Amino acid sequence: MATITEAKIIVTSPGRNFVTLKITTSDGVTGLGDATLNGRELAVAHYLQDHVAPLLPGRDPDRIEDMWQYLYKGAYWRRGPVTMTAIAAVDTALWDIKGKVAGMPVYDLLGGRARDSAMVYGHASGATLPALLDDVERFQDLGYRAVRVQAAVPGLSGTYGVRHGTVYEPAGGSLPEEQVWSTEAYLDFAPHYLAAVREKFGSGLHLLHDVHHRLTPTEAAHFGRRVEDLRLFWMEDPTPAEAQESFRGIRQATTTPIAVGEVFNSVWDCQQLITERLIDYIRASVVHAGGITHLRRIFNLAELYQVRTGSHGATDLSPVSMAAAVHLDVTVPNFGVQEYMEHDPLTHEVFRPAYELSDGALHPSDVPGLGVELDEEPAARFPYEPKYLPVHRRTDGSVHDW
Ligand code: KDG
Ligand code: MG
Repeated sequence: MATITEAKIIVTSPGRNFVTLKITTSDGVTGLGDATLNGRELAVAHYLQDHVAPLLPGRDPDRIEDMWQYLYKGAYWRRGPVTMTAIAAVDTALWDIKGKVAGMPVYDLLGGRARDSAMVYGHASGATLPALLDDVERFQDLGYRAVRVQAAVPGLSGTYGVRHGTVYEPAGGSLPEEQVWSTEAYLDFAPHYLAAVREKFGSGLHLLHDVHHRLTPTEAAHFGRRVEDLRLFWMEDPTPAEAQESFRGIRQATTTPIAVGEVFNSVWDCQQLITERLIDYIRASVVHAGGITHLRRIFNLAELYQVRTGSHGATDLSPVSMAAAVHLDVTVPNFGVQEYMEHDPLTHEVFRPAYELSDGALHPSDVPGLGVELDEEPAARFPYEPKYLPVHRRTDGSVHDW
């Protein structure tokens, strides 16, 4: 029996910070798992280094489910983004190893493809409406069939979710930037630019919009109603989801589809949302929701309630995460869409994924395992730099919800 011989944590910042776990077995097979938690990267790196890596040598890499249970239940302290991201890294690396040993792509280990590829959505944004319309057109010309649409809100000094430059990167300075948010200004403006995009591009393009948890349930219900006729693919994160039952009012008020879950880390964050059908899309991801093993459980539960998948896939999810996501996406019957953002070109000096983007969809590679490599020599040239997501304050100075 092969055993795990080494678990190495690689922290690198090619364009942005990434934490990656590399597990090696006594047969010399290696597997990769993403462990990046935006703005809290070193917490996961230390959790892995101090509390997980020492437990792994000598263990059987084949026993993926047992490893998951051992790390989740065995720690006593369950759930939470740091723990679940660390478990995800181990889990993902073991699926990668299992695929390489079996000579199969991970999607085949998961039961085989239920579709050929995973439709993705791109991120169009603009400081002005004309700039936004141009950006949507650019994505359409690139072959995207689904586009998330965000515009800067007039009167605010900055609007989260609007790209600066060519690569979307929400994490910024070495201390969190503080931005002012006005719900009133947003509610006045957003329906107009969404309508303008629908009018220009017609009904053939899927339009998505991210509210970034900024509304109360009542405001979200109002917003969903106002944009109902635009037939959005989804409105994302309309309100914070700690109180799952708060989605009931939004659901009853509007038929605009609801997506939520990029900050979730376990099935317990969305059990009620799914079983009461309070949402249409679950956005939990491989890296933050306990790896392929746990995310598959969430997706399987969602399937029973006609909730589809729409996993988070911003630039803070490394190409290792994206590879794992695409393998899972093509196997689940209730797949909806996959978020996808191009990484900074520097990222590809370190990570070499074999998935391909064409016709607005990601196609998993058919090489054994996940089909992604990490080159440690360039990784060492990009040391960690503290970078934080911004903090939002209301016009009265108090801290706002995300
Ligand atoms: O790390 C946080 C970002 O990934 C997130 O804010 C981006 O909202 C986001 C999205 O939908 O991709
Ligand atoms: Mg989002």
